[in-house]
Amino acid sequence: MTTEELQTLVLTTLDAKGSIGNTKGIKDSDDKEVDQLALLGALKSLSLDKEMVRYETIEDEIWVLTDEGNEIANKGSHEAKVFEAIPAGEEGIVISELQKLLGDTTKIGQGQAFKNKWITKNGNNLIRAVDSIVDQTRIDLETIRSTGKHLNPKVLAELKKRKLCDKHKIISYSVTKGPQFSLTIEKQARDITAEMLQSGEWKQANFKKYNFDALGIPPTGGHLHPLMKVREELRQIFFEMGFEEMPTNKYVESSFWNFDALFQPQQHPARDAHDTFFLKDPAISTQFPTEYLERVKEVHTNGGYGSIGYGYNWKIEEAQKLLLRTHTTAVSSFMLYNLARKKEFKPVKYFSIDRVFRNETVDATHLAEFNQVEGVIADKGLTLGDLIGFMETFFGKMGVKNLRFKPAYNPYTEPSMEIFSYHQGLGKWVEIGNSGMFRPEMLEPMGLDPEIRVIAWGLSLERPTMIKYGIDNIRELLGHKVNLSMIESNPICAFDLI
Ligand code: FB9
Repeated sequence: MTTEELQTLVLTTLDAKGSIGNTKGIKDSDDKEVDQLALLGALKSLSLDKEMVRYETIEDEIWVLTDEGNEIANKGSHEAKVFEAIPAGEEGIVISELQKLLGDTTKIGQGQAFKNKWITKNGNNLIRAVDSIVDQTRIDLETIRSTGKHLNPKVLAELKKRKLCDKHKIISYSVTKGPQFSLTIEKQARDITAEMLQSGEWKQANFKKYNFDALGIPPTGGHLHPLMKVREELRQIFFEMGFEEMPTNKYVESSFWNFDALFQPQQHPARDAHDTFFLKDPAISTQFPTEYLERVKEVHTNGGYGSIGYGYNWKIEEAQKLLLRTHTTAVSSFMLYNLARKKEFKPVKYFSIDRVFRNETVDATHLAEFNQVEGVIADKGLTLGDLIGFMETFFGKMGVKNLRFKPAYNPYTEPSMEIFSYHQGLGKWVEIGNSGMFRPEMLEPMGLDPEIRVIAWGLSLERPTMIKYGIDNIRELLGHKVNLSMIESNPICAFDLI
C-alpha cells in the first residue's frame, strides 16, 4: 500500500472506531496485515506537521519458531521420532539401523531422548526405557506458534538454545485523532511561490511546517585515510618547530644516494635484491657529481676525515644501480650535499614523510613498503644530548612521553640509538624509532665543515597510526581488505589525546 493509501486507511479506521488501540490488527485492502514500518511513514506525515492524528509506539515481543521449530511442530520432535523408531522390547534397534532410518535426526534425537530418559543403550542397541512418551517439545512449539509466547520462560530459553524458536520485537502503534483530524488530507504548500505572492493566496495557504529534526542528506565527500590524518598532524608538528619539508616525490633513486653517499658499504646485506627492489629498465643512472663521487669512492676505499674507511674495491657500477628507495634518508643525503654546496652555512631543519620500499617478508605489521618519517637537523657543535633532548620534544608533541634510548647500529650514523616508549594501553615498551649522528665519512665528503654535526631520526607512519586507531593488522589499514567504513568513519587524529 502507498503512504497515501495507508493515510486514508488510518483516517477512515479512526473515523469508524474513534481510536486505534494497536495497529497490529489492521488489515489492508487485500486483507493482509499492514506493514508497520510503512504505516509509521503514514503516521509521521499525518501527525508531525498536519496534526491530524497522534500516535504512540507500542513495543511488544513475540516468540517465533525457526524453520526447524516449524518442522517439529508439524511432524514431531527428533527425540520423539527416535523413540517411535525403536521397536518396543529388549531387542530395541541397532544404532546404525536407526541412523539409516532417521538420518541426521538420529544424533540430535538420541541425545534428547537419553536426556528425557526415554531410551537406554545396550551394547550397540538402543532400547526403549519407557512404554510411551509425550512429545513435550512439539506441544511447546505448537503453543508458541499459536500464541507467540509460552508461560514458562525456561522452556523458551531451552527451545531458543536448541535453535527451534527466537524472540522477535514487534513494533506497532496506538493512534488517536489529532486536533486537525479530518477525513480529507489537505495538500500542504511546501514553498511560497511568486504566484501565491501575486495572488495573495499565501495568506490563507496551509504551509507544511519545517521539520527541524529532519536529518537532511548526509553530505557525501572524500574521506582522509587515517595515515593521511596522522601524516598531517606530524607535518604540523614539524612546521611548528621550524622544519622545512624535503622534496620526496621521486621513489626511484640511485644506489649512490640511497647507500654510497650514506657510507653504506657495497657488500652490505641491505644492498642485495633480497632487501631492495632494483630496477630492470632503466637499470642504471650515470648522472652523478663526479668530484663528490670520487670523494665517496675514496672514503669507502681508503677512509679519510679520521676514518680508516672499509678498505674494499668500491665499484661505480654498483653505485649506478637504480632502485626503489629503501629509506627517505636517500633524500636527506642529497639535501645535505646541496647544503654543503651553499656558500655560507646556515643551520637547517629538514623533514620528510613519504613511501619507502623494502623487499621484506610481509607479516601482520610489515608490508613491502611503508611511510618513513624522518627528521634531520644540521648545526655546528650538535651533540648526542641535543638528539636525545630533541627526541623528548618531538615525541612529546606526539603525546609520547617517558622515552628510553638503546644503543643501536646504522651504517650512516655513529652513535645510533633505538628509541622506546612505555605504552600504557599496550602495557609494554614499544620501539618508536631509530636515530643517530651522521658519520663524518658521510658528511665531510659532501664538503660540510667538520664542525657541522647532523642529528637525524626516523620512524614509520604506519605504527603510530595503527596504535592511535587501535588497528593490529596492517591489512586492516592498507590494501584491498580495508573496510571502507573505517575510512569513512575514523575519528580525527589529535596526538594530545593519545
Ligand atoms: O615507527 C616505529 N615505531 C613506532 C613509532 C611511533 C609509535 O607511536 C605510538 C604512538 C606511540 C609507535 C611505534 N618503528 C620504526 C619501530 C618499529 O615499529 C620497527 O619494528 C619498524 N620500523 C620500521 C622499519 O622496519 C624495517 C619502524 C620503521 C623505521 C625504522 C627506522 C627508521 C625509520 C622507520 C629510521 C631511521 C633513521 C635513523 C637514523 C638517521 C636517519 C633515519
